[in-house]
Amino acid sequence: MTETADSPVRLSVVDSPGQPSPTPALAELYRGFEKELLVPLWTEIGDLMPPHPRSKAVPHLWRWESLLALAERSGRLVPVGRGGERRAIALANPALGGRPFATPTLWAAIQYLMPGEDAPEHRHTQHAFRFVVEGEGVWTVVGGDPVPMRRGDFLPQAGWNWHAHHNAADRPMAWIDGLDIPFQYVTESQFFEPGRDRIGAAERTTPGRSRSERLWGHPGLRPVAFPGSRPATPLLAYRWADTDRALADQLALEAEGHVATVEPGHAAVRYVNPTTGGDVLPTIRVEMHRIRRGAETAPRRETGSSVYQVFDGSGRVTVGDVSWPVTRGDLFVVPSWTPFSARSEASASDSDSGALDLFRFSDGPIFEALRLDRSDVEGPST
Ligand code: 1HN
Repeated sequence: MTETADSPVRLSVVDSPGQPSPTPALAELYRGFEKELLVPLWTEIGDLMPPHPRSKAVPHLWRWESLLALAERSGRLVPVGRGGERRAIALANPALGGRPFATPTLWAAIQYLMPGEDAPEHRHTQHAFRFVVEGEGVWTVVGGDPVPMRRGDFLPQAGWNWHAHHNAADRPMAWIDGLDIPFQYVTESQFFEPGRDRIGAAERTTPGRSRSERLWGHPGLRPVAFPGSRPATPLLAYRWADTDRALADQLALEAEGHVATVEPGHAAVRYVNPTTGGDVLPTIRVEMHRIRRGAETAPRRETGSSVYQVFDGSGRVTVGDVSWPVTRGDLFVVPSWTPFSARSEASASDSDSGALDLFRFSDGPIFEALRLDRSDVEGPST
């Protein structure tokens, strides 16, 4: 059929079940729809109302080795300052049109800062976090509070807080950033404001512990002078030593027969807001999973998408129809309603325990708040 010039609406007469008989009169009707910018439901329903989510995103894996090499090259070639604001290089899901979107809701990037460098202060409504798979030496300065970043630390950064980063070490440092940028892009809810060009001398100090940890970082204890729940966590760093001990204790209690974990050989913890016990950020859920040497998780699917980074160990992960061997630092995406399973397969270079540690972030809180969360688990394979 001929198309109506200038209309973004494009309707084709097709001879297929469930569609009206193709006739010249139908073609004429469709041209009328195009001209008036109208789309009939009968040509679109399959895409708009599928029987279950069919993600536009696809499973994909990025190797840490490749990301880090490119970040290092960027460190030599690309200055960090106003305009770009951050030397952050985002994962682009191959099915999302080349946009810097790991999933339809989540941004994930490697960020790199050279010795002595500063990433300028700014704030934005997007909720964010940092996670460190290797290295140390950068202080993220949140609301004037310098917070050291080291391997295994998780550093949440709720929207609209001023923040800058400062590398106080004599070596470059890389880490990953997770943000809800694609979600705020599609909901058109973003605000951004640049801060001071240079943070004050007091904020370029390098204390061992941040003020937020001194106030909020005591398990099971909260300061009486700060009552009430907050939408995002006031604790700016969750340290690896605590996460590691929580996972090791969980697996030990399971082995002693005292408690059940997520499933045999699979322990997990969720980072929470100490004022609510709920998720750390309003739009992003963050967890660390530990799969004991030789253990395997059952394929599970959920509405909403996740990004994983291998924190330690090696293994094999399966996302839908694809499967990859993975090792430290590798990042991969699990799209909505796509089954995911992981197996720990220790290699000679792995740590003594042979466990596979997987850092995970997802858009779970959005789906739960809107009552769109659903999940199922396949039974043990026979
Ligand atoms: C941002 O502020 C950071 O503060 C990282 O480290 C990544 C991506 C887009 C927009 C702002 C950061 C970002 C970002």
